[in-house]
Amino acid sequence: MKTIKKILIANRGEIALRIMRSARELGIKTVAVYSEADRDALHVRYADEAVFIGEAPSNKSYLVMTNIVDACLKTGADAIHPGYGFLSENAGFASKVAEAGIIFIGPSPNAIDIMGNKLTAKAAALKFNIPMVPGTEEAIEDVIEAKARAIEVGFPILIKAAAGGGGKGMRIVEHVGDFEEQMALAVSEATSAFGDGSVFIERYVTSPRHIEIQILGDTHGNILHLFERDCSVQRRHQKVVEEAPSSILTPEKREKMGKCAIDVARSVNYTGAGTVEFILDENLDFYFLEMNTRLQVEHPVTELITGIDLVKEQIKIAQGEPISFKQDDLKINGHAIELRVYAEDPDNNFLPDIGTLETYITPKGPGIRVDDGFEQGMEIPIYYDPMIAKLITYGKDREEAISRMERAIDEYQITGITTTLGFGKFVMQHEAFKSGNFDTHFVKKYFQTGLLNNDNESDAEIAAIVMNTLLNENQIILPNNETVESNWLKNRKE
Ligand code: MV4
Repeated sequence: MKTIKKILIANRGEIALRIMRSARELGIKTVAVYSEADRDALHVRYADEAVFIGEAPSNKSYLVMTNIVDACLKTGADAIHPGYGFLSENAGFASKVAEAGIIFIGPSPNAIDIMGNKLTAKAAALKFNIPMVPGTEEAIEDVIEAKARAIEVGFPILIKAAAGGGGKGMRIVEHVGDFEEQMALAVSEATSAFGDGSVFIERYVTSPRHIEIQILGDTHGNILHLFERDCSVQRRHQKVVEEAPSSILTPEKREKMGKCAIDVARSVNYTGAGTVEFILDENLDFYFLEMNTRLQVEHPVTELITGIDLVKEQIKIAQGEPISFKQDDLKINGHAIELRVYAEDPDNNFLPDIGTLETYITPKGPGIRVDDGFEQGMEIPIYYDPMIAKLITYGKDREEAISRMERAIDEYQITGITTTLGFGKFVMQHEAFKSGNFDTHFVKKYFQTGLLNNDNESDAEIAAIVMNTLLNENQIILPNNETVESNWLKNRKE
């Protein structure tokens, strides 16, 4: 047991701030690292200390292991929290950190390594009889052999890259006649993307729900699950809306999946926070896909329904404390929904938008949490993820969480940059989403350019820009503030 006094956060943006907030509540000092593009970023201002680590491109800064370890040694931080993305699932980094005598806030390098490859992950999970989609348990090299197996499994099948992530190196094969060609494409895609051409096959589940289970494991052998998140609403493997609990799980299925997720974690003696990913088919049968060995973007929905601060738990586990609660102490309370707000244009094929946040006013009031890393006047750097914020709402039930999300989207004022807020409103108002009857094809199935009602938005945008200029520059004292404001609100709602 070693008490952590100072944590270096090897990340940026909203997640760096999120981690620092929990560290501060625990009385732990924080060290930020920053690139050239992030000199004025909020995570730098929030931290007790900040260290410059390189140029704007992440391979010159946030991905340079030695710079980060050096920053840690220089500032005397005892531990590194990697956040998500960047070096968070890099087993080599976790090892380097440990070799430097620094605590890595996360699982062991071995657990990261095994779960970082879908085939070794499946092999580990197989010891516990975890349901998996029928297919091959090993990498397939011989095309003839692979094709024979595909025929046994039955079409459509899915060819997946063992080293893959985010849908890269995945090919659906509808007919046996296309198999050779698709396999060659999958191997070459995997080789160029991951430097590892190993692929395997699975039966393709055509309309899956994506459900993941949050896990916590400590260094004393305790592993608990914190229920599920439903992440089925996604667009090209980028999650858009996540919620907890899932509207389709029964208490029995939830318990079964929770037990399986704990077993998957146990198969690698998992420590820290992790997520076990499953898909559910049309019969609601579930299959293990992979495990993510990091804190996830969508962790807040789990925090809101369980009352557990996952970052605090990660820190306590990293300093050797046993988890302070038992599985039976955990209960689902209410419902939480997260909308990822991206700097992207839904009317232009979700093309990333760049620019300055001319107006940036976040929604407030009951049941709202906004995890962001920007303030009005800031620019969204082009070098990193285009996510501006995570808008999370909580309610006593799913209906209340949805109506709060709709209100929060209406209150959120962003000008200067096109965002996916209007698209989020579209999802919330859609019958399929409201009824809970949707799968991973929701966006492809229901959304097309032109469906968003932008007229009002542009009115609101103009009104907000005018208001903002007047108020900011203090040139004019509005004679009747109330009238102006109510007209402006009216414009937005009509
Ligand atoms: C699948 C699948 C259907 N059948 N595996 C996509 C990313 C990776 N985590 C696994 N993925 C899928 N694996 C079988 N056998 C469908 C997907 C999939 C998907 C899964 C979860 C969330 C969104 C998705 C979007 C498209 C495809």
